[in-house]
Amino acid sequence: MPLTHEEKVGFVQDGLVIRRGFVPADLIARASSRVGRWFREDMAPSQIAAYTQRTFAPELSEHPDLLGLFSDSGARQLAADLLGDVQPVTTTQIQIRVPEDALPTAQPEKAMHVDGVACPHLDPDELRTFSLLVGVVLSDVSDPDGGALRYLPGGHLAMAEWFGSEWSLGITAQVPPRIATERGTPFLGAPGDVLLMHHLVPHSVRRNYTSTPRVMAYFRVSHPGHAHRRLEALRDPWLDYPPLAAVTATATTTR
Ligand SMILES: O=C(O)CCC(=O)C(=O)O
Ligand SMILES: [Fe+2]
Repeated sequence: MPLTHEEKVGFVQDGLVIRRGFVPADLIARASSRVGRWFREDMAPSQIAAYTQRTFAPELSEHPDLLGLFSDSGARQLAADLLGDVQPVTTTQIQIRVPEDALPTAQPEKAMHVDGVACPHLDPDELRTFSLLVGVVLSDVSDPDGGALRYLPGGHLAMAEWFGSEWSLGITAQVPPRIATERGTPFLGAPGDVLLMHHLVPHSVRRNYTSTPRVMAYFRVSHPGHAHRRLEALRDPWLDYPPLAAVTATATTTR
């Protein structure tokens, strides 16, 4: 089912849409069993920090059973409802928060950030930004202490303001101080739940104190024009979202 007007208004105001139980069970089962096997048989504990930085199960990043979570589930259509046109998505990022007890050394936490902006020096080509993050839950995430993704609803507007007024290329702070200290809302859910999150929504992730690995698959989706206007898109949160023009014109006052 396409995104409703209420969901679009929610996206404009909070930067998020959550669809519960959206991905069909057979797609979840296929992806989960691939990731589960990798976790049990192939994960190198010495590489946990590197996996956390980039992706777990890098061998599976382009596997059809992972890409299918986005392209065969209807999630791609939801992204297109927001962006109009979308660039093909060719990789999956798998992020696991490994139970703390199972680790020889702690898995690095991620402080509040937006993706793709860390450490850009003086060249906009170093930005690795995109338009929309699509996250698919692959494990039960019912405990906020289980390494849930934490996001700041509405933070996309504050970040655009900050990028426009205080930030410039070369600044290494990932978010302004008032956002860095926020704890964020934990994204709790069950396998098959989908999160659509505006690229500028700040988020963080902490350790997993439960005994269950927390597994998410993420897809980074771009409007086809994004790569040519990365800096502008940091400052104008709706540049990549032409279908939302009518909603952004009224949403801030009508909810
Ligand atoms: O582990 C997560 O759910 C989020 C990770 C993250 O924010 C990132 O890799 O940029
Ligand atoms: Fe991130």
